[in-house]
Amino acid sequence: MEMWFTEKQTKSFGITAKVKQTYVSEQTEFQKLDMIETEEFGNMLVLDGMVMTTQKDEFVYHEMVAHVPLFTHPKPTNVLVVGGGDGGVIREVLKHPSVEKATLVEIDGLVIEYSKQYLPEIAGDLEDPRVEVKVDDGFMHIATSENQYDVIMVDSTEPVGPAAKLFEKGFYEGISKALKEDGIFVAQTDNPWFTPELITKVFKDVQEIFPITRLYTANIPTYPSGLWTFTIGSKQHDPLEVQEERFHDINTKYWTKDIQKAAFALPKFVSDLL
Ligand code: AG3
Repeated sequence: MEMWFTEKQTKSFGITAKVKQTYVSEQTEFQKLDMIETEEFGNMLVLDGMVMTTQKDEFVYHEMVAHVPLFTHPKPTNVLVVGGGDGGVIREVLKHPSVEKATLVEIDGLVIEYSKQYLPEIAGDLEDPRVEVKVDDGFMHIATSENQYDVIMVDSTEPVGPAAKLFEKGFYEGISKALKEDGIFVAQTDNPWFTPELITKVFKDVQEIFPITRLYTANIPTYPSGLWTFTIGSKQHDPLEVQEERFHDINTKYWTKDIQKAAFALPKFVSDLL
């Protein structure tokens, strides 16, 4: 019998993948967690019915969340990832030699556990000595941190369920406080086709808190519409003004020096949202 998984990306549109096998299908304390093997994209982590990452295209999202802000900051030393229990962002963060400490705060310990088991090439670096893994509420962690981090990456799910409060203005205020005086943060902010209002709202909120606010995109085939956005809030360093000499050699599959700049070039219907 053929098995297919569909993420209903809107009430009337979805993405479908043929399933080879289901490894995990479990209700955790926080969300429904499925780990499946798909024919086209390899192993896939699904939370509350939404595709989080796949073995085949994970590199796009993880490289773009990590490298764009890390290459904007002159010397990222202390880095925080909120969410991201699969470990993909951490793996990319560790490619920057200036990073001395990378903290991961993931609310759902089972995401970490199953990722280590079924997505080892993504989660493997969680064992690195520079990494501290905390199974904790990212919102609370931010609320209790002050003047601590150079770069913060918010690798959340969508603004439903456990991540809803990670899209509120109060959270960005907390992030600003948790960052050092020249800190930078980035958050994944969904797509312009199905959630344009979210992009507009987050950009406006971040702009009211951070002197420099920028939006960039990447092409991610398994996410809704494939056109994904990231919002940067920065206290001093402008990603559009980074000198090329800052870029050091790094082993990537999507990020390049040209992409670092080009990602900020927005289609008209996207820049019209800001
Ligand atoms: N975090 C963002 C996933 C959003 C996908 N949305 C969806 N499928 N509707 C991904 C976590 C990867 N580390």
